[in-house]
Order: sequence, then structure tokens, then C-alpha cells
Amino acid sequence: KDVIPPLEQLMVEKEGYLQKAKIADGGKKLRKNWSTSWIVLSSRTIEFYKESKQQALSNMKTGHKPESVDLCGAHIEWAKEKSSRKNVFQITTVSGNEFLLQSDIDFIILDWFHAIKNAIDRLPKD
Ligand code: I3S
Repeated sequence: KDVIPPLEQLMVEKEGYLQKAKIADGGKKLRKNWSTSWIVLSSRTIEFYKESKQQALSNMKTGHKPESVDLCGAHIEWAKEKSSRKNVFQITTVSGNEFLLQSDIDFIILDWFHAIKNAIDRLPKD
């Protein structure tokens, strides 16, 4: 049965493609593995899709779910020391998941950094 998510989660604030590497899951370090992800920011969550937007939309009909990140209490910071790549920032969730996001294009990564930071700052901390 389909469950309709709360309205706030349906309001997309920003979407686009970035390079993504998940480096920890529940506090446990993971081997870094960069890949392109279609990313959807709503007021409370970020969704990471492994596939293109078009592919993701058609997969939704089959109940395929993206990785969804709760931004409540999350931290965002630039992470120069975590990669040889330029323009890398890290999101750390309350549950101990860590994601690196990266783009070679300066204004793209800056827009994303500020959009995610604003979303986090608007949310209650717990
Ligand atoms: O922080 P690391 O371990 O130097 O990250 C690199 C590795 O994840 C590497 O994969 P292998 O673990 O298979 O060698 C990736 O290919 C590199 O992209 C990672 O470094 P950068 O500096 O690109 O984040």
C-alpha cells in the first residue's frame, strides 16, 4: 500500500547531480567509493539516487527506494583533508552516517553547501 509522506517532505528545494561517497554507516567506516548520484533536497531530508533522474522516476513505480537521510541534527562542513578532490564537503547525520559530496564546478558545490546548511539550520536539533 502506498504511504503518502508528510507535505514538508514532498517540497523539493533543490535537485541535481553531484559526486557522492558514503564513508561511514552508523559510525562504522566504509571504503570510499565515488559515484554520480541524483540528489534531491527537501526541507528535512536528502535523497540519494544511484541512477539518473529519469531512471529513478521509472523505478519508483516498482517500489524501489533511494537512500534517504534525515537532516535533523545533522552537521555539514567543508572537508578538504578527506579527499584529493577539490570542492568536497561532508554531511554527518545523528545516526552516524557520513557522506562526502563533490563537484568540480565551484558555484554548483557552493549552491549545494548553502542550500543544505540552510535546511539544517531551519530544523530543530533533535
Ligand atoms: O581517501 P582515500 O582512501 O585515498 O580515497 C581514495 C580511494 O577511495 C580510491 O579507491 P580505492 O580504495 O579503490 O583505491 C578512490 O578511487 C579515490 O577516488 C579516493 O580518493 P579521492 O582523493 O578521490 O577522494
